[in-house]
Amino acid sequence: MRLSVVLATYNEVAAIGSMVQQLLGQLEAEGCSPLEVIVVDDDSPDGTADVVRQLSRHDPRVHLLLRCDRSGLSSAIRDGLLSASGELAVVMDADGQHDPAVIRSAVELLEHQGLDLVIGSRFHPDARLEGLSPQRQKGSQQANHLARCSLPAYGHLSDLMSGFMVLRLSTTRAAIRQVNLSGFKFLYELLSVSKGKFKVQEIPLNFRARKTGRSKLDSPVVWDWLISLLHTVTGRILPRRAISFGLVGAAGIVVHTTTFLVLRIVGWSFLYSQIVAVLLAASSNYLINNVLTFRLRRLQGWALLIGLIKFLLVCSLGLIANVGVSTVIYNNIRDQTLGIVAVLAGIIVDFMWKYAASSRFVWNVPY
Ligand SMILES: Nc1nc2c(ncn2[C@@H]2O[C@H](COP(=O)(O)OP(=O)(O)OP(=O)(O)O)[C@@H](O)[C@H]2O)c(=O)[nH]1
Ligand SMILES: [Mg+2]
Repeated sequence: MRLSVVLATYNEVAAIGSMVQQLLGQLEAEGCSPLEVIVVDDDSPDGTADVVRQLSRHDPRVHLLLRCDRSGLSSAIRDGLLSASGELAVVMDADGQHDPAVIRSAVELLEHQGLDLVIGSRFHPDARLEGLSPQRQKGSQQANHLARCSLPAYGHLSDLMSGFMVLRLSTTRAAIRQVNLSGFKFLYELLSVSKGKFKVQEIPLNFRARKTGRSKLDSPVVWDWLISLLHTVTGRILPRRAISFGLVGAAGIVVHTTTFLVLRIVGWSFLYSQIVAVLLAASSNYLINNVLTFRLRRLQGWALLIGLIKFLLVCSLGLIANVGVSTVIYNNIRDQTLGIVAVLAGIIVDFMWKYAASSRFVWNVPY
């Protein structure tokens, strides 16, 4: 079967050249030379794309897919897979951590067993993990445990977070199209949208240490995965960004009440304590949303300040809507002990307004 290889890159200038050459050499020696190697680069400032362009001049199997904004790893894998012309596709990291020696056995397993997907697992009993610190092993295993609980149909898998996989494109393409995620966990999201329908098995992965460049795994990536998890367990109904926005809003309640209590303790009046607490909570919500929820549209410099003013404006209108809606409902319910229903309705309207309006007017993204 014809094989495509998809490598996503961001600032991998030192690794990508030898990675592609080693990969092609290994596969040729094993008699399964790929049809193409598609490198999806998010306009890395270090010149990764130039190295790939250079390679493609000498080897027509090497293709560069350059994206102008940093849209993230998962969408890079998705775009690479949707551009692939092979029947099978291998996805692996471009920093040399995934050993190309396992590709052949993964492809054979997929073909012989008629599978849709083979995962290179870091937690298979025969896997070698020199590239994963004990701390990251522990974190990844805990994440895998939660992932298995959220996707019981794939409860037999040991690594739903792996970056190495071989896919049969004819049966997985429709699900790949639905992966709408910037973060790292493409595989988890793919399994989640597949609704338990894929035939999947694992092979042990040799996960080597990163030799050059820097890791791109940071706290926003971990946050992104937590949102994926909540998105899955809540039936994928709410937009992922709305879940993130809601969690940040909930954290804002803690900031609000703590500030209010501290100011009251040091002797401030109720009104001033409340005004400062509201402003501080709204500003911290804005800044956290800027780095987590709207990371890809992150505002900086003057735009950050202008965004804050717009956000505070949006919040104040939300507050007016909140009080208005809850008052109208309260005045129209017969049983006034159900006042809490009116309060909740006000909060929901307030949240929906804040989410929709700030997406559109502050960060300029559709909601
Ligand atoms: N196109 C694209 N590729 C990315 C992006 N972030 C990471 N990558 C690539 O995705 C792969 C995995 O990223 P790594 O930073 O190696 O993540 P990791 O392997 O979990 O972390 P380390 O073990 O520290 O290397 C690498 O090939 C990166 O170059 C991104 O925003 N866009
Ligand atoms: Mg890596």
